[in-house]
Amino acid sequence: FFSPSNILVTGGCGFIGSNFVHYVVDHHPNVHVTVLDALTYAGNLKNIEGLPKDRVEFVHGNICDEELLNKIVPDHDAIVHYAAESHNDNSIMNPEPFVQTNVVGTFRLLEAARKYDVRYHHVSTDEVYGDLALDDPSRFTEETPYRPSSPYSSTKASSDLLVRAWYRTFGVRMTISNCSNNYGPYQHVEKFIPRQITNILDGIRPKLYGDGLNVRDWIHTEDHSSAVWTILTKGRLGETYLIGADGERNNIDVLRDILRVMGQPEDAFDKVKDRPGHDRRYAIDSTKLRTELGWKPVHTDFESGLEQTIDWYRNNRDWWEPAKAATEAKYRRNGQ
Ligand code: NAD
Ligand code: TDX
Repeated sequence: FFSPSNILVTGGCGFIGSNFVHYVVDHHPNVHVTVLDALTYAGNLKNIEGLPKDRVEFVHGNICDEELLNKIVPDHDAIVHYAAESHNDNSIMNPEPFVQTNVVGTFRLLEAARKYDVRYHHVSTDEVYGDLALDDPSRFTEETPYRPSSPYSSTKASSDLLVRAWYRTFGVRMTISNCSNNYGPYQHVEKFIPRQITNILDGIRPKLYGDGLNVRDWIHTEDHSSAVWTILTKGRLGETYLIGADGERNNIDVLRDILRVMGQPEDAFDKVKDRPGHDRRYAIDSTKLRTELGWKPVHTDFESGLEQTIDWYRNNRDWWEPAKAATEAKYRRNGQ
């Protein structure tokens, strides 16, 4: 059992990283968090605003900055690495920052973890396994071969492989988690669920890619946080754990749920150009995490999690509005 007292959270001003920082502050009163974040378009200081100053320190900087890492990493007993370029559509429009942040950035963190002998947890995605057919009864497990499809998922897969090599060759004390699609508060309006909620709030018709039958395996971001904490503190070194909450749903059903909860007709959306290389289905088997480490999700009712998320966007227009117009302009230029 590993009991960290001073952790470095990269990407702690993004969607999932900031939810993790809130989770640690709320559930682990003896842990101090340093957030390292470059505040790209996806990072927002408001996501960690109001957290106690003696518990959470913010460092503005880039994970590719070796000198900075040499300064801040040695004071910590664990790195939890969330920072990434995270959006598939962006990776299709311009892959370069994905290679830089996701591959080179991970390399830099691993070198720092090695140099200062710091425990390292790597946050990754189910997309490294490629996709499944709609009629395939199987789900991804820790043994599924890597077969990423997009520039985003291929850079995440590359980073996972670096982490495994740094364990085997240099003995860096690591674990990896591959999680399914997250939803919840603080998610950027470029992503599917927040995009459609904020479209409706702005009087814009929601936009569905292709035939809308693509399946994602949804998990509430708080459940992702509890899983990462469990793996960080109880996981076996060198191991990979898949995180999922049995939340498979196709996009059209999710969109109809959003429309219904928001009082719109079920067909009040536009079908737009499909994503090139669009993965058909993701599905996670999280048996290893559940049986070995005893983790289980709390938010098992997707409808109520979605309703809470819709309320959050209704009540936090000031948070999302500044990013909305530019995000939609970018999609429009792309025919989406
Ligand atoms: P996000 O885009 O909302 O946030 C990314 C954060 O990283 C931002 O705060 C950004 O400023 C920061 N960042 C980007 N480049 C940086 C750099 N070079 N140096 C320092 N900080 C930098 O992403 P997210 O959706 O919260 O995803 C977080 C992590 O979880 C990623 O590693 C992603 O691959 C993984 N993940 C996401 C999902 C999902 O559903 N969103 C699912 C599984 C795994
Ligand atoms: O406007 C849209 N319309 C639409 O139909 C958008 C933005 C998306 N979609 C579809 C594409 C996907 O099938 O909805 C699904 C979800 O799309 P995204 O929110 O872009 O997520 P996805 O591509 O599945 O990737 C997400 O989950 C895995 C995260 O962005 C990744 O960071 C994570 O690794």
